[in-house]
Amino acid sequence: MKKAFITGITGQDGSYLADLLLAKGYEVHGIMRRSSSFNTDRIAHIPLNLHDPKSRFCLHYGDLTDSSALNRLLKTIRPDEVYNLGAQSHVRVSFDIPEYTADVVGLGSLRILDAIRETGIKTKFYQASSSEMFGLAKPPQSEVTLFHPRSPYACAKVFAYWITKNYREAYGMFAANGILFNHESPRRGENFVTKKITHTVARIKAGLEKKLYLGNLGAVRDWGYAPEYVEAMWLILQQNKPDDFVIATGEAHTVKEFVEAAFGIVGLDWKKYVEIDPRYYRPSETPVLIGDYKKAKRILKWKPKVRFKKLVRLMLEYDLSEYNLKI
Ligand code: NAP
Ligand code: F7E
Repeated sequence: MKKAFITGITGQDGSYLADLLLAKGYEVHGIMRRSSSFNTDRIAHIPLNLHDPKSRFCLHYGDLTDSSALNRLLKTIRPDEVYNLGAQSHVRVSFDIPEYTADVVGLGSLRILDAIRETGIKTKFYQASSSEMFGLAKPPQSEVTLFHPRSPYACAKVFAYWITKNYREAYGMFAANGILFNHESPRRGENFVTKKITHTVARIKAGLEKKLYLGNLGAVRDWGYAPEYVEAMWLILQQNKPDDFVIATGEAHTVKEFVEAAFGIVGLDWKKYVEIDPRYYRPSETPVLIGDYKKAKRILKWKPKVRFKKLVRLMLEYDLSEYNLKI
């Protein structure tokens, strides 16, 4: 039985990856942060080994800022695959807490890589790299596009990307980057734009909210479906040699188009509800992200299935169901 170790297991991607790996027969270990309120909603449906000895799912306290805990866990668990998904992943927030973001996102990746080197365990390493690293670069962006990061988050991800490549080159480690474009789902955090829109549209429809406050409606994003993207992460680690891959849909839409689609599905005129609040603008924005995923298609045989319209619909359907409403 293969063993996987996941940082960020309580997040959107970590939770879908845990579902996927458990379905494939893996023993799955994840680290969670201590918090004063529960932060395990997205994985609450998976029985814990602690309570059910038949379960292959184990949670441990840990943090990407704590090297000694990472070293100890890797030494005792000795996983076959490590997925580093933990991050302060909100771009706008990274301008408010840049040092912490750099510590978790940048140095956190180095801490895990070095723990692998230090403990000498034979494992494959996946780094959750981001399309945000491209920033101002002209689209479509691929594995050979030069980075021009536009936020503390993106700068930290560039460091993590290169330190992953460096440990591959310097120590012969199987260390790979997945450069994932935006991917969404019903489990998306509520302060990312897609979930904020579908969640608020559902609340407006339920009569619980009057307005939706947004920032830059002109930003262009390539939005995919998270469960398909975690499948790509797994495929990246199943290759014979470590490599870096762009994962995207190649289809682009503005935030405004997402808003129009979501309000349109429930038969409301978005112009009556949306207000612009400059608080949501970023000091420097990433204007257009459109991914070229040809390499992943050719080598991983991966391609996206859920497209924009279906994505908006499935997210909205889920949020409406929270209020006993249907499309
Ligand atoms: P997410 O929902 O924000 O989840 C982030 C995870 O990281 C959570 O489990 C969080 O724990 C954990 N975390 C935060 N700070 C930590 C720390 N100091 N130590 C250990 N864990 C910590 O993010 P996601 O959307 O699943 O994304 C997964 C990864 O892919 C992230 O690295 C993100 O930057 C990257 N990425 C995401 C996208 C996307 O579109 N979703 C695209 C490209 C790359 P809590 O639950 O306790 O907060
Ligand atoms: O913003 C604009 C905002 O926060 C998308 C993270 O997963 O994907 C994500 O980063 C766009 C931006 O995602 C609001 O200015 C307008 O242009 O949903 P977002 P992001 O910044 O693209 C990348 C690939 C990651 O790696 C990150 O971890 O929408 N926008 N109005 C808004 N954004 C937010 N959050 N809230 C608004 O009110």
